[in-house]
Amino acid sequence: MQKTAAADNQLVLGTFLAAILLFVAIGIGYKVAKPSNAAHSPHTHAFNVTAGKKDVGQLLPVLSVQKGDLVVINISSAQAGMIMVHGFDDMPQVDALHPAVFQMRATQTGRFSLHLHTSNGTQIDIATIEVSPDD
Ligand SMILES: [Cu+2]
Repeated sequence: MQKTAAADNQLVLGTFLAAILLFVAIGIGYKVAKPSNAAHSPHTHAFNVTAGKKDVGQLLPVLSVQKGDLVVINISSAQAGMIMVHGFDDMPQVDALHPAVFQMRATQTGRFSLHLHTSNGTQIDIATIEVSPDD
């Protein structure tokens, strides 16, 4: 009888300790997963651009975001082709009747060329995506 009660107590204590360990582990996991820099919380930037011939002296648009942000770009184009930012897998098709939506998570800082590879083999620069550090 006494032995069973002691065994029950051990089981309760063991379960209690396991629960505490689980909470500690979740707490540590949360701290690790949370971005250390609280200065900038990532958000979504939406842009609208048009692919096409630029006037002389007309600069490409610069789409400025911060590292960690989600970049959503709506692109219209008179010419058909594939939208591309090298290093990113999202390569939507575009044509005069169907605007494209390009999405990328800005995981690296730097300047990235958003361009169109037309179906007749030429490349048209659309915009520069500028990703600055998140602090
Ligand atoms: Cu390309």
